[in-house]
Amino acid sequence: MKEKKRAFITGITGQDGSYLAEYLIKKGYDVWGLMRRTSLDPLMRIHTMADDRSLKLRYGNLRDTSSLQRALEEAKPDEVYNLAALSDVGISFKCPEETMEVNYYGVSRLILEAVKVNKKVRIYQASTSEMFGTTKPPQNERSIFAPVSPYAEAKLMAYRDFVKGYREQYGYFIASGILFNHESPRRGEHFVTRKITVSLAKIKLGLQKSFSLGNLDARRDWGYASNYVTAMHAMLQQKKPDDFVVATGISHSVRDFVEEACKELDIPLTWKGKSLKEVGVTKGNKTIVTIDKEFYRPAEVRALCGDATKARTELGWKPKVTFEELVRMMTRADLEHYKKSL
Ligand code: F7E
Repeated sequence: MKEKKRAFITGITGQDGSYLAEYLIKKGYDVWGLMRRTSLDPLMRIHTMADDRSLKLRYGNLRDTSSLQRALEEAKPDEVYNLAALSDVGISFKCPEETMEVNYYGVSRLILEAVKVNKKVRIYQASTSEMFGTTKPPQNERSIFAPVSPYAEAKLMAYRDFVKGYREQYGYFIASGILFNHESPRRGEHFVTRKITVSLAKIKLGLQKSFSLGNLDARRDWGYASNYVTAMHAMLQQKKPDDFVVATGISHSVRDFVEEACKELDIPLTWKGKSLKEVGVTKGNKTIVTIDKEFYRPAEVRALCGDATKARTELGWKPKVTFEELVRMMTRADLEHYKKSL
């Protein structure tokens, strides 16, 4: 009988980790997931899989070499997916050292321990569209990197030093996905899309009166996370390691996202005022959206829109969910969730 393939996923408890684990288990993999100890329920997104015998969870941390060593020696993976990171761009301005420690040095620790266990291991590194920073859209694999946050700087350094660097110096199989924003009902609530869908669902149900946002005019290329993890897997099945942009090719503003979610929830919305005084108003002149300086970033990436032609032609990957479908899926999930608390 053919042996089952073994995958090792860091960041298994996050949005992408949970979707990827489900996808790989369906494909017949044994999956080892590395998770950090936190005070919150770490199994929130993976509780339906927690009893699956193909999934093995181990405590560990990209800042702790011995924990990586132990977990990797046990897993002996054919494929490693590095999805663990300090992923909140706003927070990275406040914690630049921690960001560098995890998003830069952590990548090297993981790669070096993984190749000790299996020299032929195939490694996926989660790179990010934030690395393009101020470069004008559309952005693809040949675009110039111009990061503006500690998060993006650390990811770009990891890409240059450990993805391209180790690939060229030592011939390791390390692929990287330059993923544009990808969302789902499992998205963390501090990211703007989920913050909007949770807040509006609560407003619709009378559980909340209003909420505050930062820059309404930032534009992002938002896709569906469950669809994006399939590209990660496809990258590790290629003959040679390479880098791929994964995106929908369509961008929308934060304002568009609010309007689409309001449409979905049947909340009439009009905008009044300008810049920090702008507000979103509904029936009865009730203010439901305000602007708060706190949610502006010290430096902003104004517009991202990816060109995923290479992923389409070489991986056979394509975006499967439209912006409108994504907003609908997320608002409906939050509405159903909060209805239960009534
Ligand atoms: O912000 C603006 C904010 O925090 C999107 C991460 O997964 O995708 C994500 O990074 C935009 C920004 O995601 C609020 O200024 C306005 O322009 O949802 P976000 P992000 O920074 O694009 C990339 C690809 C990653 O790799 C990252 O790890 O929305 N914005 N008002 C706001 N953002 C937040 N969070 N909260 C607000 O109230």
